[in-house]
Parts: sequence; C-alpha cells; structure tokens
Amino acid sequence: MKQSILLKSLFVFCLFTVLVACEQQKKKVINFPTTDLSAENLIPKPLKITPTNSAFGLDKNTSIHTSENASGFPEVGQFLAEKIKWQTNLDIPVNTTESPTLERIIFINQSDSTEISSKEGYDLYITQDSVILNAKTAEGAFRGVQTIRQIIPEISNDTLAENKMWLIPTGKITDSPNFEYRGSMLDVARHFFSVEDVKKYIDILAYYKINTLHLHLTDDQGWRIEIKSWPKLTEVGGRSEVGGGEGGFYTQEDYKEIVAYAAKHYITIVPEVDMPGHTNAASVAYPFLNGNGKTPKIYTGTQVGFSTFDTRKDTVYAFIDDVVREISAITPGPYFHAGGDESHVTKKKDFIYFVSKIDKIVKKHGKRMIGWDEIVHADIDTTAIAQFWANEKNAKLAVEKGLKVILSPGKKAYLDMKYDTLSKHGLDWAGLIPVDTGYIWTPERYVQGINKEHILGVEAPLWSETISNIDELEYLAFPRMIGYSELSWSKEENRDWENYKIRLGNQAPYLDKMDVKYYPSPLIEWKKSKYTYKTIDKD
Ligand code: TNX
Repeated sequence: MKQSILLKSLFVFCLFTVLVACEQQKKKVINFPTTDLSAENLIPKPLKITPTNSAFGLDKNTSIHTSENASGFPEVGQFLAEKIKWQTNLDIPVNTTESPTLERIIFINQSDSTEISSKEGYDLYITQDSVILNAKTAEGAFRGVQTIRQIIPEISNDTLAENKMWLIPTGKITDSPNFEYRGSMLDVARHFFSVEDVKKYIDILAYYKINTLHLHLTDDQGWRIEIKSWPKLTEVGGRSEVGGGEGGFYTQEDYKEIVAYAAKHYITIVPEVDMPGHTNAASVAYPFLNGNGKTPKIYTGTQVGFSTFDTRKDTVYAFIDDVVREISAITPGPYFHAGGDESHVTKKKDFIYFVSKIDKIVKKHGKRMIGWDEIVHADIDTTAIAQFWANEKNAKLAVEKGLKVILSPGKKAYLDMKYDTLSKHGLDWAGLIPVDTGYIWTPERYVQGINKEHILGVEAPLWSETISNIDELEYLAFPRMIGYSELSWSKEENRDWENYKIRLGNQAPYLDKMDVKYYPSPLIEWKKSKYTYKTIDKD
C-alpha cells in the first residue's frame, strides 16, 4: 500500500515536472518581447514597413526553402545560408528534405504578384513561424535577402550558436528601388587594386543594395585591362601608377572573375576606357595613337588634360574597335563607358567627331554608351547616357537632347574628396564632403530642370590619386558610400539625416566584422562592436 502511494506520488511529481518543462518550453516560443520592425537599422530604408510587434526565432531548427524551379532562387537561398553562418555561426540547411526537427522556415518564393512593382522589388512577411520573401526575380530576392541579413540582431561569432536564438521582429516590408542605377566607381588606373580588393568592395556594396560597379580601367598613369590584340597596352602601359609604384593589370580571366563575382551579387560591372583624353598610358604602349609623332613618357603625376588620341586617324578607330569588341565580349552588362572627360588638348570639333564615332562603335558591339557629361556636345544617340560630374549646363543639354543622366556631382558624391581638413587622404577641388554633406541633398532636385524621369540613377566615384591600398580605399568610401545607397534606393520621403545617422552608427558591428577601415566620423555615434575582427586603427 505504502509502496503504491510512493509510486503514485512519484508519478504525480514526474507529470508535474514534465508539465512545467512543457510550459517553459511553450513560453520560450510564445513569450517573445515586443519588437518594432520599423525601428530596425535598415540601410537603405525600405519603402514601407508595417510592424506586428512579435518575433521570429532564428535558431538551429530553422531551415531555408526556395522556389526550386525559378532560376537563381536556390542560389540566393544558399547565399543567405552562408551569410547567416558568417553572422551567427548557425548552420541552416537549404531546400533540405530530411529534417524532422525543423520548426521554422524562411521561404524565398518566386511570385508574380502585382504588389511587387519592379524586378528588384520584394516583399517580406515575417511571422512567429515563418519568414516569407516574395520576389518576381532572383535579383529582387537577392535584395530582399540583404534586408533579412540586416534585421538579424547582432553580429557575433558565437561558438554557442547551437543553443541560441536570434529574435527577428515580425511584420511586413514592401520594398523597391527609387532609381534603377545605383552605383559606385573605382579608379583602378591611378593606383591599381587587386581582384581580391574589388571583391571585398563588392561584398559591402551588395549588403547595401548597390547594383552597379563602374571600373575606371584606363588613364594617363596606367592601362589595367588585357587586350589580346594589343598586348603592349598592359605589358608596357600597365606597369606604372601614380607615385611611381609598379601598377598592375587584370588579365581577361581576372576581369571575368570580377564580373562573375559581381553577377553573383547582382551587381553589373561597367567597364570604362577613358578617351580621347586621359590616354597617355595607351600612347606610351602604342605611340601612333597620339598623332603628335612623339613617344610620350610614362606619367606618374596627378595632372589631367594633357593627353589625347589622334581623332583623325583610321588606325586609331581600328584600335578602339578592337578594344571595345574584346571588353564587350566579356562584359555581360548593357553598358560601355567611353570616358570623354577633360580632353583639354583635343580641339572641340575633333572631340565632337571622335565621340560621335565612338558612340557608333560601342553600339556596334551591342552596348549602350555612357560618357562623362562633356560627351553631350557630340552627335550621339539618345540611348547614350551622360554622367553629370561638374557642368550643369552639360547635364541640362543632355536632358534636352533626350539622354538619361547619371548623377555624380563632385560637390556631393565624390568619394575622393576629403571629409574635413584633417582627412588622411583625398583631394578637395570640389570641396570638403563630411558625412552629412554627402547625404543631405536631393538627387531628384539637384539640377534645376532635371527631374526624376530624366535620372537613371546615382553613382559615387572613388578616384584613386591619393589612395593606394584597400585600407585607404575603405577610409574614403566608408561610411559615405552607405549614404549614397540610401539616396539612390530610398524614396525622398523616407530619407532623413537625423534618422539615418542613428542607423549608420549601428552599422559599426557589420563594418568591424568585415574588417572595413572606415573613417569613424565624429558626426556619428558609432555603436560599440562586441566583435572586432582585427585591431582597428581609427585615428
Ligand atoms: C576629375 S571626374 C576627373 C578625374 C580625377 C578627379 C579627381 C572626372 C570625369 N575627371 O580625372 O581623378 O577629378 O577628383
């Protein structure tokens, strides 16, 4: 009898323990803190955020699933899994069929819903049990994945990921870009940057939804892209740079590697061969190009406007045809940038004649020509695009002629301008550009008469006269480049300096973990990172 009472008590006790444990387990799932999706540190700011104040728990019992037959979607899912691993140390399976313990899913879904207004648009529904990312195209899904990455709280290197849960606020995000062209430019001609450097730059640009990287491949100081039919361009013209360093160049295989890496990040590479000015390095390799009968010397200074191609020689156009053909053949994107700036020693009528001919060559090789704003004086097709950097009259003329414009105003968007008088690197011909000045302007109303419909997008160029390695590149590019991503992706009503600067300060953990040597502008309150990849020199 006694024994049965003892057994009974033991049974009741066990039942009680199990119930308490279950209750606690339930609580763990249900009792989430109140969250606010609209207060997340998203850059660029999405179009619309509707919070529902609960949380989705990302942990080892989460899996990613994607539309499997929609092109590119499984790869985007894989990309997200890799980034979650980097950020949290969690191993999340993608499109797995065998995981009985899985509790929550992230579903990346191809959808033709009319709510998604553009190919880069997406919407994101986050509930307690699922994150559903809908996009028309893999490109839209990829942009949405950047949003997911940014709302996973904290960036850590947690060795205890197995037992942790990252709480993602619930709600709905509807998003699509304000401008179709959102870019940065890297001058690899004044100083050469390696394939690895460019890849790292692409990683960070992609995180902020930038979709274009313009490579300034040639200038007076160096020619950086192999042209098989004219080998001396790189053998001779690729061996110099500003300050007398050894220079360097991309073989076509290197360039293809950059293009493929960019494509994986849904970034289009725009190759630039700057001409007819900025061509000293080409003429050092092939002196017939400059038409003045002299063999120029290698140039390692920083002056501009002293070189030109001979614009009246057929062989010069045969040469250019080869260059445009070879580069276009390994460039999947729609654009070819032909430069056209600061041709101070080319007579105006020759310049006009030259650019008109180049426009036709570019078109013949299946590309759309972009040129610095000076090109508008030539007789060019309306499919050409003018990149406004200095001369408003040129930009207005472009619009009058029916050309689209890319905005890169030197005073606002030049990443190579110093932040302030104490800046370690940079120039100041267009003025100083502290982080607020770089952000506080309105592309849609920057040049009178140039409105939203005339603007293809915004690009921030990084000229490299004063920078020669990735740390220096990062010092000038970050944090300002992050602001240009918001200026080109987010709608005017969603851009606000006071709000942006808080979100920017909260990028520090990401930038630190990426080992980005950004300029720690005193205008920003930088969030302390738990995790620093290496010791960072922030003076
Ligand atoms: C102007 S912007 C240039 C470049 C220089 C840059 C330095 C443009 C089209 N031309 O050649 O590198 O200034 O800020």
